[in-house]
Amino acid sequence: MPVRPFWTLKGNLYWSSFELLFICRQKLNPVQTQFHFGTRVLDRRVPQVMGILNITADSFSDGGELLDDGKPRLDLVLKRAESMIQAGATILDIGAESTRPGAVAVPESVEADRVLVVLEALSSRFDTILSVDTSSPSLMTQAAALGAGLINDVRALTRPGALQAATASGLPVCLMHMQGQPADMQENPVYRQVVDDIMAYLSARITACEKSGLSAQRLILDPGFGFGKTFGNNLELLDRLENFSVLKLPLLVGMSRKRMLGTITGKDEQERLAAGIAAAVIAVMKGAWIVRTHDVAPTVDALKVCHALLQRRAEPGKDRG
Ligand code: 9MG
Repeated sequence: MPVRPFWTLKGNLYWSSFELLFICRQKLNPVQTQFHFGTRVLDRRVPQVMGILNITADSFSDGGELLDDGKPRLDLVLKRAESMIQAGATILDIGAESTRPGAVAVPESVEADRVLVVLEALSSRFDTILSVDTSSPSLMTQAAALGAGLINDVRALTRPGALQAATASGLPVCLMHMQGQPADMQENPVYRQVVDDIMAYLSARITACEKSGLSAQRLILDPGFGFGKTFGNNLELLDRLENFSVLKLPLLVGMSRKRMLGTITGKDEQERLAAGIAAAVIAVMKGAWIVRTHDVAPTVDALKVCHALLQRRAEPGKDRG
């Protein structure tokens, strides 16, 4: 038996130096187990599902479904929201700007009208976290006043005034990476090294947030699958998703029904459910916390399987006997 200092004794066993290092790091820098979304809280140890509510005319798999003559169909929106909540979505993401490749920008006033009416209707009926998918500073401010719990910005607060509006809102923010803009982002995306470049971009956005007074504790990161990325870039991102853990912030991913899944399976948008679940499971096993999806019920079940395994790893021995 190797000779070790007395303070490494653990009953009649020994702590390895690796275990000691881990314990010290945990004590100095404990992992937060709760994440605050305004008045609501979610457990960081449990994978979470964000249901997509697209109030858009041309989103790639559900465009126009919730609109009638350019106005939100509140009856349909409420029905869809209720079924997503019943299926286990803990966050609903409301968006009125299509960000599909090639999408044409929607005027900010149209975007705000559509999102705010839906937000108001949902926040008065459901006790769930409502995320606003927007890059518009004025919509961020108005949404916060109406009870939004999260700002989901695919432009990572780079629009003029967005950083200030998000900071003042007091809300948490999901910072997503995108190269280019939806209208042209798939034309010729170029990276030096895709994972490193995206991590560097997100690190710079974290620094910008902190300088503006938006604490990193309010941030969620998203590598932005499909946003200015080739098929190879997307696969590499998924394969190396665990690298993002060095940034020490919660991760959100969205691959539901996206083109990368069509490239792999050869299937249309409506037939990519199994592929989407596989991608979600891989992402969660590699450290993602929130999965953004159109298909809440099957994703919730799949992530319960991930959770069982991750919990077993975190608390070995608990499930024995
Ligand atoms: C709005 N939107 C569309 N796809 C998305 C993704 O992958 N992540 C986030 N955060 N938002 C998205």
